[in-house]
Parts: sequence; structure tokens; C-alpha cells
Amino acid sequence: MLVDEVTITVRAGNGGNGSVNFKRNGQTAKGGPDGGNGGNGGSVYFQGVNDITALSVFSYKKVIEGEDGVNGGRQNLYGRNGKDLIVKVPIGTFVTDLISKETFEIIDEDTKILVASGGKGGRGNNEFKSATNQTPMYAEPGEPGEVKKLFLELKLVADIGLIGLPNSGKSTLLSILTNAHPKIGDYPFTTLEPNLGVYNGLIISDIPGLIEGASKGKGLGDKFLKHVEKTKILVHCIDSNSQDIKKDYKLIRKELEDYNPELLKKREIVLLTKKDTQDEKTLKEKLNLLKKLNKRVFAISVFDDASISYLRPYLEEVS
Ligand SMILES: Nc1nc2c(ncn2[C@@H]2O[C@H](COP(=O)(O)OP(=O)(O)OP(=O)(O)O)[C@@H](O)[C@H]2O)c(=O)[nH]1
Ligand SMILES: [Mg+2]
Repeated sequence: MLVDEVTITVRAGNGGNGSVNFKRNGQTAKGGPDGGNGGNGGSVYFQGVNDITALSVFSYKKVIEGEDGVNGGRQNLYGRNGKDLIVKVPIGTFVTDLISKETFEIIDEDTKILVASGGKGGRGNNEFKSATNQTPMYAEPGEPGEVKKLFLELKLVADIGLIGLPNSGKSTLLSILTNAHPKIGDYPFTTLEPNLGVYNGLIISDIPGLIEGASKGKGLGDKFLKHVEKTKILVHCIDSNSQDIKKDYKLIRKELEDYNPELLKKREIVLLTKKDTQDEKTLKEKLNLLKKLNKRVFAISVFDDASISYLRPYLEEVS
């Protein structure tokens, strides 16, 4: 199951405490102060990774912690800084700070984004000596590392989105075009979580079937429509067994519009699926009906290789 939403706590490392110490050796019983500074706490960064499954580690690891700085020591010994922690987050993840409500998106693999700053190390007592106080008895404590509560939501950057009513053959098509092995069943809502496959370097996402009211959360609803918001092509699957092809088509278009009208502007390919189940005359009639609604209509069957081959170049027209 693809993990596409997680809430985590990120805690950067605390700064190490400064030390209170005085020189001691053969000559001096009580020398000047030589307590060293504490090290800075490690910061936590997010960095993009081209791996849509990378959020899954957070389903069991909910608290991410940076390394603490080490306390200062005697003889002006500085505490070591805590190591920074770089957390890999899938490209296309939206991060929301649940307290400040700030948001940002992970867009590439190159940018390191600072999420929580490590606490500054405290100064040792050596730094506090002055003309009036040669023996300061205090040092600074390290500052605590920043703590953030974050909501991470992966909006998949798929190139092609398979949409349609339940049972229209979306997952079957994904399994034919890509190396994905989605569950396929002769009943609605076989797919409960989005499936992804890679076809000629393009990511195809197969989402659960949409029904009337999906945009308002009905069925599996709007939870998955976000996965098609960024796709370049929508592949709209319509079961040729349907008694009312036009109604099916319009129902899905209406849900897209209600969710986000921009979705209607995307290039759409319409597939009349399972064409092997129809006699030639009926198929032609149904195909013609759809052609009045959209120019890019293809009748396909997974049992007819030629129909799939014919479709392929159209899927590749993503740019
Ligand atoms: N005869 C025939 N059956 C097909 C074809 N494509 C898919 N099917 C069958 O149609 C049924 C539904 O297929 P799925 O791929 O699970 O449909 P889906 O659109 O992913 O369904 P949901 O996940 O429920 O939305 C399965 O029984 C498939 O075997 C086809 O080209 N011809
Ligand atoms: Mg399915």
C-alpha cells in the first residue's frame, strides 16, 4: 500500500552545554577559567528523492531526531557539533508546518531544505572572564533544537492518469502497459489505493474508480483526485458494456470539474474498453456516440494487441 500522507515530528539536535572549569596543573592550584563551548546541535534537512515509496518509512518512524551537540570540556575543549540529518522525501511532496501553517513543496533532488535548526552550543566559562571577573562560575546551557510538527502529503507527479467509473478496466490496462501488478477484479472498487507503473519512462497512475459525488468525498472520492491534478494526459476509461456511454462520460467529466475545473483543460484520451464483449455494430454505435464528445476516442481490448499498440503513441504525446 502506497503511503502518501504522514504526520511526523522533527526535532533538531540540542546544543551542547558550555563547561565550567578552571586550569589545574603542577604550578597552579586554581588557574583561569578553561571551560570549553558546547557543540551546535545537528539540523534536519529534507532533500527530494525520485522514489514515490519513500514516505513509507514514516509509518513506523514518526519522530525524526537530529544529533545533539556534545558538551564543552575542560582545557577549552569544544564539544563536537551534532551531525546534520538529511531526510529523503519523495519529489512532489507538500510539507505543511502544522503550527505555523507554512507550506513548501519538494521539487527536485538537488535542493536541501532546512526544516529544523539545531540548537546553538552554550559558551564555556572561559568566554565569560572579564577584567572584573577572572573566575566566572557559570557557562551557558546549549539551546534546544527546533521542534516541528509536519504534515507530508505526496501529490504524485504522474504523467498519465487513468480515470473512470469503477470496473471500467483501468487497472487491467495499467498491468498491460507497465510492469505493475495491480489487483484486478470483476467488481467495483477493486482498487483502493493508487497504483503506479512506469511506461517508457512515463509514470502512469491508476486510481480507484470515481462515482457520482466523488468530488465531494463519495466512494473513495476526492482523496485520490489530487493524484491526477498534475498529470499531463487523462486517460478516461469507459466500459463498452455500459447501457449509457454518454452519461458515464459526462458523469466523470462533471466530477473532475467539481473537484478542480482546471482538470477539464487537460488533454484527454477516451478509451472504450473491453471491446471484445461487443458485437461490431454496437461497438461502432457506441464509438460514434463518444466521438461526438471527444475527438480522441479508441476502442480497446486487452485481448486485442493491435488495439493496444495503436494507442501507445498517443500516450507518449505528453509534452
Ligand atoms: N473481456 C474483457 N474484460 C476486461 C478487459 N479489461 C478488463 N476486463 C475485466 O474487467 C474487470 C474490471 O477490471 P479492472 O481493471 O479491475 O477495473 P478497474 O477500472 O481498475 O476497477 P476499479 O479498481 O474497481 O475501479 C475485470 O474482471 C477485468 O478482467 C477487456 O479488455 N476485455
Ligand atoms: Mg482498479
